[in-house]
Amino acid sequence: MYRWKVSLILIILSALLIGLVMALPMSAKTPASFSPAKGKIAFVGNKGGNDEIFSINSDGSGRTQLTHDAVNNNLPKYSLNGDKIAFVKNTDGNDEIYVMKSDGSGETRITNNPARDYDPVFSPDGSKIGFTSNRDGNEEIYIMNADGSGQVRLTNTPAHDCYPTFSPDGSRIAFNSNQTGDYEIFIMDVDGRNKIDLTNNPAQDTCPSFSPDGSKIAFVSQRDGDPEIYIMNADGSGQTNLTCNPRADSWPSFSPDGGKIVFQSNRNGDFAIFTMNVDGSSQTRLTDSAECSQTPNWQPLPIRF
Ligand SMILES: [Ca+2]
Ligand SMILES: [Ca+2]
Ligand SMILES: [Ca+2]
Ligand SMILES: [Ca+2]
Repeated sequence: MYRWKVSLILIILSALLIGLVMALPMSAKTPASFSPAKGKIAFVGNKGGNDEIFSINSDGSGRTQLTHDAVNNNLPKYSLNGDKIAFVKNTDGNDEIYVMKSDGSGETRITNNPARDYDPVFSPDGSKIGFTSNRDGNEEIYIMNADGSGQVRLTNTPAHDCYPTFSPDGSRIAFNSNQTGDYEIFIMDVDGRNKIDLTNNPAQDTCPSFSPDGSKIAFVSQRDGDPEIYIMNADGSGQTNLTCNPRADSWPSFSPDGGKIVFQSNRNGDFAIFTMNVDGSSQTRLTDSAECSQTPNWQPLPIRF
């Protein structure tokens, strides 16, 4: 009886040991330190008298200059898998849309039009770029293939329609428009139909940014007298002030896991890059407030679990 018990215990221990050994290679494949809140933050800083695009890690370390030329480079926006950055370069005396790899290499010109072409944003699948152009005499939202072909106008109003951003499922575009007299966040289908005013407030409401799951939109509103970062549900309900600071807080962009928002603020001097939790807590400055750092965009990362 005793020997039978010892044998059973040995068999169980062996099975456990084999299971542990088999599990080890699986564990080794899982990046234990990977956090979906990470991903770099691209922004614009002034270097040598003109605007250049930089990136930093999400804790503010690792500052890297990505563009290097004598003209202004602005408005960086990462592709959804984080490998490319669309941006604006002031070439030939007007703004054009460019794309580069996220390390700054492989710069490619996408638009070639004497009007202003700006506010580029990749569609979630990377096949399209939405942008703003004033080529018909005032600002409208356009969409094109990512190589610049097939440019189509989506809005057609006498007002300023600008700052497009895609919903994460690619079906809709949120944007700024002052067609009601002051700026509101509108949303429309990707073909320009079914336009809805989400904010409907007499103050200026601008800069929409979807959360990665599409359930929330961060935006900027001046309804308390100065620019603040707000968050709302994607249907416009539950509009909530997150920053509550007397200086200018603007340009929100969500972290890859949706837990944080990066933004710009001049609360400590010149514009600097800040992050906060999505409930407005832990507002933290990442860049030097004596330098002008603006228009941050958080690099999305594929979730690798
Ligand atoms: Ca142009
Ligand atoms: Ca217009
Ligand atoms: Ca408004
Ligand atoms: Ca403020």
